[in-house]
Amino acid sequence: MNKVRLKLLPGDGIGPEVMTECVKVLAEIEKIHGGLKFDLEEYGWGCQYYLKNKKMLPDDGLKILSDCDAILLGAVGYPGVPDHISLRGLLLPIRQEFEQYINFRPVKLLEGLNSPVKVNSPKDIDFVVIRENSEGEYCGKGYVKNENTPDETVVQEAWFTRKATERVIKYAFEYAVKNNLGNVVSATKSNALNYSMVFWDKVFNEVKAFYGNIDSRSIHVDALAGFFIMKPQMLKVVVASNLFGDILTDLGSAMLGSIGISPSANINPEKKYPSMFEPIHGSAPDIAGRGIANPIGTLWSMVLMLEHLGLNEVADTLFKAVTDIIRDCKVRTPDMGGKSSTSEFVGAVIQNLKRN
Ligand code: GGG
Repeated sequence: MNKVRLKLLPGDGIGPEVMTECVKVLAEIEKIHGGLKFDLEEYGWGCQYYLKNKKMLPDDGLKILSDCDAILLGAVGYPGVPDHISLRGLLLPIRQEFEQYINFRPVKLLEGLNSPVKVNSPKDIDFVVIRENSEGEYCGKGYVKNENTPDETVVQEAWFTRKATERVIKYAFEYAVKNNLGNVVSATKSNALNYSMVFWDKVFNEVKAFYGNIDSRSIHVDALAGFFIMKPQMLKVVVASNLFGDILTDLGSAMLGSIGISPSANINPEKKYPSMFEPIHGSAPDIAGRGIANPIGTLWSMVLMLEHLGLNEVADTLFKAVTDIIRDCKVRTPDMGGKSSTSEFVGAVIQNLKRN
């Protein structure tokens, strides 16, 4: 018996309703792959928990989470709790404490998706963004001087260490080598950010010297945002700092037709700690409770999770079940121009799993 221990953090807004539906596919996978068992433990931490306890998770929350094979997260944030409290109180401590220093986000136009970007073939949008996930602009350091006076000054720090910068850039090149991808683009802004991004470029140039056969270059992030739209086919691997990667991948998801589609993997490559998988979308309070949220981002994140756990065959089966529904174009949630509910989409995926 291969037992997989998963900790579920449904979180806020659409997170719980999407999670409830999506984990149903795991029960179906257990039936198909005899000998595989998913042991699920769910925790109701997030904004509701914060309103009662003044913290997003209990004091021993990270210790509880550390004891599993992987974490699956829904969405974080809800009106009534400032966004910087909810993000800094749950998502970022998990990423940082568990050294999930790689945030892996594919931008892949699946057949059947309607991209707002003019492309000749879905293959024209097929690249990955590898985002630094442990520090940089999200290090959380800063201070305020002369608060509430005309001289009020706020300093938000961005810490870039050699260790973290080097490892994410190396990871991007190694990913390119392993997957036979011909280029790596670094998102920079060294014309304006004269400390952090000048350093980022220096490390990028040092690392790229070891990968002479891979075409690599630095592009200012503003110009790169334009390339995403104008020349996506030139991109294979993009490596970016925490903030730039976050922004670029929302753009990447919009290129697939909806922010609800894209997955992400927060990876601790050494597997010393559990990695965490989550759709890139937020909690969407405007549609929460209506059962119409797009489950593709979460289902695709589960595919990345299964791959990370070495269950490649199971991951392929689930990915095929999801992509067949997308290609078929009959079952779509409203964000993709359809009328289907979250539950109808996941139900169709389960029917596909039964058939295959
Ligand atoms: N799917 C998790 C979620 O709620 N993400 C919203 C968000 O703002 N994430 C910021 C980040 O990925 O750093």
